[in-house]
Amino acid sequence: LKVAVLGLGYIGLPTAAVIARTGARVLGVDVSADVVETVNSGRVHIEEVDLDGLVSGVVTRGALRASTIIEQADIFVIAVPTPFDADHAPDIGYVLQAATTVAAALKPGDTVILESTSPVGTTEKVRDLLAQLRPDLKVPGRTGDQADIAIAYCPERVLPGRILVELIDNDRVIGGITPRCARKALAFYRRFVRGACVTTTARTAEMTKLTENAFRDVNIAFANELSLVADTVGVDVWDVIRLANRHPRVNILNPGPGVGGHCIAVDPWFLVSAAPDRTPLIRTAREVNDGKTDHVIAEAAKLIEVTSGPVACLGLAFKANIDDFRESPALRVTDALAARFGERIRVVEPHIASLPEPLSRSGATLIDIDTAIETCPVMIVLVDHDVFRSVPLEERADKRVLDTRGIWSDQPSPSSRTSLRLAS
Ligand code: SAJ
Repeated sequence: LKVAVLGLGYIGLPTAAVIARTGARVLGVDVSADVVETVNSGRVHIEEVDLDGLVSGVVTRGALRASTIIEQADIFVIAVPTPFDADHAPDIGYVLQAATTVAAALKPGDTVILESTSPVGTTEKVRDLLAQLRPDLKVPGRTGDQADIAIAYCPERVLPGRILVELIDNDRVIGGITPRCARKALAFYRRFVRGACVTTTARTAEMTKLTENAFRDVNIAFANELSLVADTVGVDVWDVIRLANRHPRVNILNPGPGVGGHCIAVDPWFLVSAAPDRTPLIRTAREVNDGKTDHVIAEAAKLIEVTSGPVACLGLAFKANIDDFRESPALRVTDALAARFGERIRVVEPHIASLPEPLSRSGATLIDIDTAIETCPVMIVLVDHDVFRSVPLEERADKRVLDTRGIWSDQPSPSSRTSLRLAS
């Protein structure tokens, strides 16, 4: 079996490596020559638990190879980004570009699978594009005839930091353009997925993926809104949530500095954009979560104004123990504080060697956690990396702290534990 995976990013590269481990010959296709070269030398350009060892193993065995150029294959897996534009409307340009690339290599009997998070109807658009580019091939779902190729939508659902485990253990939803397409894709996923593989239509699978991430966004928004209420009434929100969650039917998520990553901060907009007049809840959740970031910026600025000396901003990643900064609220907060307070801002982010733009030009500097403990009287916790979580009380007891993640529950007054209450 030969498989081509288009897009060697956070999803495509681990997927390509896992498929290669099953004995298939895998070609990873990426538009970036740097990424292709890195993978071909057995290295990785992203940080993900155990991915480096897996990639180096399958590349050494010759099971995984990367190229900027497509080749013939039996299965084509598209795992490219689907961003949104300034009006929050989804942009499926990369998906259509990848489908155009696939079209050149397609032959009868092949299967095309879209994994990118996509607005409802995208897989049908891919089908229409392939039909247009390859009039010699019968596409599925257009006529009563048997199609030459199969087209399906199978969203990834893996959690960064646990990708290799979840790629195998999670259940998969497989939506075919026709039931026959779904069955062909199912046979492929059964090669490496240990979780249940459930088939449905492409449109249902597309909406299911968006629904999962909107569910999480709405629930995080609830926690973030509670954190504002708790601050207003002077109660510790993490105490409230811990106690409320003792109820057998209550399970509140954690408040934080906002929601980041390329999924949860983006996908709900695809549902809103599909039915703008019918999605006040999903839209408001997005606004609450983005608003929480603005709120943290304002509260941090107040703290910095009433203190002196260097300020340590702990973390830039969008969540704990990863090196991914996409849509990161921690980065947004730090950028805003650095633009205003410049040289007072010290950034601690163990996953990078230099500060990204525009932070690097703001006067802010990158330091390690030991230096932060030694030199910074003010600390703003933005990411719950394990290395921050494990700083013992005696090393921070005398600091002014704004803890947006609730990781230092023993932080004494007058330092504030919540993201919102300020040290008096
Ligand atoms: N967050 C909170 N409070 C919480 C949980 C998360 O503030 O209680 C924040 C995180 O700090 C982060 C953001 O939300 O900034 C998103 O983090 P996450 O861990 O919830 O999710 P992602 O973006 O890493 O991965 C999600 C997952 N989706 C769901 O859990 C429904 C994953 O399974 C998907 O595969 C992934 O999106 C994706 O690719 O769509």
